[in-house]
Amino acid sequence: MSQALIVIDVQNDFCPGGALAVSEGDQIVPLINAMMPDFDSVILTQDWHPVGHSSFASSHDGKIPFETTEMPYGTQVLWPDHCVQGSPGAAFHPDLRTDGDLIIRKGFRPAIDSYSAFFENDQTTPTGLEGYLRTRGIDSLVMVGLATDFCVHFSAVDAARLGFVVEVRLSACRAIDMDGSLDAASEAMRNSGVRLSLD
Ligand code: VGL
Ligand code: ZN
Repeated sequence: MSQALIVIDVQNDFCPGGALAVSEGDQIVPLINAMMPDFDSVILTQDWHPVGHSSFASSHDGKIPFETTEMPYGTQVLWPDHCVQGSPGAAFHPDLRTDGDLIIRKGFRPAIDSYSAFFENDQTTPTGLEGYLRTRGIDSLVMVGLATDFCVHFSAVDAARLGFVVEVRLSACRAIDMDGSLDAASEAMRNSGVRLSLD
């Protein structure tokens, strides 16, 4: 069995001081760096939105961040502008090791958000990560990063649905946790067969 570490969105905008800061988001960086040598493959994801992306509240008249709107693919939380392509906020945390095998970018289509590293929020448009993992013979994944209740959650559920063995290492994740989203995400991951580990 070949195992990959999937490092989700450890970018400046999700760390303290960033546009969509996750509390203690930076504290996971040394833990993730220390995990990397234990894996056959290390893959990083990068939230990568164009200016004016449809997930930004600023793109919708009368909306403020953390409100929702209805998109053709369902309900979408509206975020502060974040992870704009090429901006300092979209860069990886400066202390994160980025010498992994693959960096996969997501959320680059203007009209659709992408929390999951596998499918965009319409749940059908693939990012290509599944094909990469399968052609490399990787069948087991450990996921870490930001945020537990959004991009880690949706990536883990999709991976389990695709048949990968999935563990989320919670000590190396941090959550946004709005309106009970962390509890709901934990429940959804468990129900999908994702192992949630605390060590
Ligand atoms: C994320 C909200 C918007 C995440 C990305 O990485 O969890 N959350 N874009
Ligand atoms: Zn985003």
